[in-house]
Amino acid sequence: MKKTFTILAFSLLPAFAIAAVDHSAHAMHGMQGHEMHGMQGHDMSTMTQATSAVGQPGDPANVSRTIEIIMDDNMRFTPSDIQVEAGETVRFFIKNVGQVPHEMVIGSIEELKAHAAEMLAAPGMEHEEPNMITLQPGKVGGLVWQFDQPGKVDFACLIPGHTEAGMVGKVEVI
Ligand SMILES: [Cu+2]
Repeated sequence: MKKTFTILAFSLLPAFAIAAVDHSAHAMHGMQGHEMHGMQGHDMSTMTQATSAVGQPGDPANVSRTIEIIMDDNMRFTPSDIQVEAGETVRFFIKNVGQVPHEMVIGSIEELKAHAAEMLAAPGMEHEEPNMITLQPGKVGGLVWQFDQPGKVDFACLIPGHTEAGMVGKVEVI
């Protein structure tokens, strides 16, 4: 039983590597997290030991406050500078007031740039991950995120050209 499980966990690893480890600030953290994920099942909320520099998808039940963010065609997030406390779970309530799609992706600036490069290589790539939300013009949406460690977490719109035009922001975790 245990052996089968180990093989299963490893066979899933490449998929995780594409889906999530690319978005981990530290590859080692990502690996540890996903091994634990495999061992412990699918309930992310129990993974108290697997803290990450950028945090993790939050449990809506733990949201301590909602932060509204506007995305616009000037390629700006408003506000673009946010402060949260370590351990805090925040609901971002995001509105796209522009005429073109925008998105908010949470991560380290290094992984965000890598992700932006992927999107340039595959225009129109459809992707949906727990650390991001894509909004069509006029749409609103929510993103629940738990910030684990003190430090800086970045976010950006990775639609080709938008990051480069300055559509970035940061969360200071204190
Ligand atoms: Cu954008």
